[in-house]
Amino acid sequence: MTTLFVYPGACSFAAHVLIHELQLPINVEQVVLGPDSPYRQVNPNGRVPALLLDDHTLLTENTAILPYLADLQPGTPLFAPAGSVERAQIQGWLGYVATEVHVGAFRPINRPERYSADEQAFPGIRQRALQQLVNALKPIEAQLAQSPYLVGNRFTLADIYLGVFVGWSARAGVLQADFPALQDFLQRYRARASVVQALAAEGLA
Ligand SMILES: N[C@@H](CCC(=O)N[C@@H](CS)C(=O)NCC(=O)O)C(=O)O
Repeated sequence: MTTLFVYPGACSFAAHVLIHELQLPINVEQVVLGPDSPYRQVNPNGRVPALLLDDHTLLTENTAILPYLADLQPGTPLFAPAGSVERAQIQGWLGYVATEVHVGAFRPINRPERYSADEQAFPGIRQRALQQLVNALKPIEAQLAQSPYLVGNRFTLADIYLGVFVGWSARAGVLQADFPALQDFLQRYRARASVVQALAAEGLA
């Protein structure tokens, strides 16, 4: 059976939510992260999410796994047909969130040791990265001020993925007065049945 590997509350949460949205028959397995984790035998770079297919092919990267899972249910309103502008827009937001928000901002906030060997530099790295986060969220706020969802006036893969990082942003304390549309988005995201189910399954309810 196909297995999705996740860590509670990590960026793998998006794929977990999608499995509940589409009610896909996929096993979800929680792993321990770290250099000595046995999970490295499944995914040598030790990161989640990873999707192990029936034929033992391993898919990695949210930007590949989310579209792959959505395409298991052709015609789902969570994605859009191949060749359509909406599909490209959804993929555009997946790329933006993966690069500008996750790796561009949260990676240095959460892992400053990957940017300097000098521990004294960590507060400064985090400080600059929080500003990067605010900058990266501004175009998203502008989009959500016009429409409840990122693309096509409906909830899509782009929103599923964004929701993870809006939750992280709230915890990082950057969603105050400047981001009312993102706050509203987060409330609606957390109210979705799929999100409630995935949170409970990850022990985060
Ligand atoms: N570009 C990857 C990033 C995956 C990633 O960094 N996952 C984090 C959790 S949010 C992880 O597994 N971290 C463990 C580590 O870096 O050792 C993706 O979008 O799938």
